[in-house]
Amino acid sequence: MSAPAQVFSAHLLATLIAGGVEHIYLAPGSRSQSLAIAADQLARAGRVKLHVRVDERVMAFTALGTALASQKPVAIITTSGTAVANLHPAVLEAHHAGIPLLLLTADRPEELRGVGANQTTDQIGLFGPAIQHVFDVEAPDAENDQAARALDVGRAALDLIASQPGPIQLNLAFREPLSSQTPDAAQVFVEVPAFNIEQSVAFAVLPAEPKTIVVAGAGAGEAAVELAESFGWPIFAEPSSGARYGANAIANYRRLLENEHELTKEIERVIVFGKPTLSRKINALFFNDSIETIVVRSKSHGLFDVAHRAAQVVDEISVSNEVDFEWLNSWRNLDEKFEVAANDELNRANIVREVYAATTDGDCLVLGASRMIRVADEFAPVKPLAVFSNRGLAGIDGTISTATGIALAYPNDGGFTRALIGDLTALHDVGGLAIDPLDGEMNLQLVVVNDGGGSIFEGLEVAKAKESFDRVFKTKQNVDFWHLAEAYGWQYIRVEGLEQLAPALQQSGRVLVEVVLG
Ligand SMILES: Cc1ncc(C[n+]2csc(CCOP(=O)(O)OP(=O)(O)O)c2C)c(N)n1
Ligand SMILES: [Mg+2]
Repeated sequence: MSAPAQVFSAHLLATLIAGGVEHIYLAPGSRSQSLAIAADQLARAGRVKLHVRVDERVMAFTALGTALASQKPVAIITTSGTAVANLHPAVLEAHHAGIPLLLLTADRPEELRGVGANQTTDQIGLFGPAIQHVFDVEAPDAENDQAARALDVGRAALDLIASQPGPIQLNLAFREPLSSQTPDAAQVFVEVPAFNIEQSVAFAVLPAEPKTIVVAGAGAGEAAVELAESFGWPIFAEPSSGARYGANAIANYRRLLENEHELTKEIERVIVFGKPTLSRKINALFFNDSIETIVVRSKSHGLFDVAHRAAQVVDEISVSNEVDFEWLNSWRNLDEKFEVAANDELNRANIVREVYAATTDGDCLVLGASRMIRVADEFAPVKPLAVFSNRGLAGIDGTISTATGIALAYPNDGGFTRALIGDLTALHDVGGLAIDPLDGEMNLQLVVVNDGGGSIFEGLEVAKAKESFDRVFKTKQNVDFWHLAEAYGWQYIRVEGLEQLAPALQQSGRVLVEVVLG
């Protein structure tokens, strides 16, 4: 006889797959067993890709990477209790970056909550405002039609996530028996109507005269480039904006602003796409009373208006009269003048240059938080590449896992996924080095810039706290990356001179490249 739990789980997962879910992540547990069995059946039938992880925090960040790269909802299965709480960091990032995650969290049924039952806590409010909706789903029973219930819950979750991408929790209570051998989820087929969202669009017609720049932060995308190119505006694009390409991109904008060049004082209007977070000088533009800020609503990163002074928040922009290309030309000339020539030293700027040179169409790049993404902002060339970074909350956590999830989703047969990260960022996610052997071969490189701790703090106010600095900010760790790589079955390459970096970046398979900065 089929357990109601199994009927429900088989139909729920079949519904999510029918609605476009291509990847399911799971960590083992007892309360979630019907979901795990159904997921495995579907994976063995080739209807979904299943990835298994032991650590739920690692799993959630890996799923986040997959959802980020594929722009499709990814399902995550956990058992009850602390297992659920381990999803929290990735859920926060997903919330702030608009990444669609469907959390299927198994729970005890109502009668076992609040009475001291094992592995039971309040899972409904666990994620607070970081979750856009929690479905509190009662335990399947023999009285109701579990196939119909599962279809309803699955469709409702898919509709919600399509209308507003972000994390959604399906808290699923299960009563014993927790699973059965039938039904086989691989034999369950359901139909989900295609979802269609009708959104109203706020359209702005702006005067052409004000001297305008476009700022592209995380999540900006090609719309920022299209706007800049249509109206002849320079674009200042962060590395993970998806907009650092094309003839209007000013690669050296960061240096120009830091040098307070005359031209930077002529800016009268800023149009911002996505969520810029990397430069204090860019931030200062939004607080400058002589500059008008127009915000283009982000579909992923929430409202961006740090200075509370956006003149308009719009979806589409047009201009009312002829534009003046002189302005763009002045910026282009200056951009060339501010280019810094490369040399053969092993330093951060050259590491960025080599990594960008090695990365081509079909590859992708993941930039860790902290210093290297800012160095990339300053030195990365203008090049159309798939560049990802967790800028929703800019944590140094989960970066190896995120990169792995991207490698698992990105349609780059034989291409490379390269993550450029700091030493503390790497150590924060050592658990992410443990990869499910059934995930298969991948060209995944972790380029770890080992500069003996958190060197970003050397450029901040705290550097003046000399006595405390090493112990409470820099926090150098003495972990041996070679042994770490060995333990987890990764290749290891040590780079001590710039000439060793380019060949290391061509090594296929899973490779940890430790770049040692003296
Ligand atoms: C989860 C999390 N904890 C703490 C921080 C604060 N933080 C920002 S940068 C940084 C140091 C990172 O060091 P490393 O990865 O070695 O990069 P580096 O700046 O040295 O290149 C820390 C601890 C954070 N962003 N996220
Ligand atoms: Mg470091």
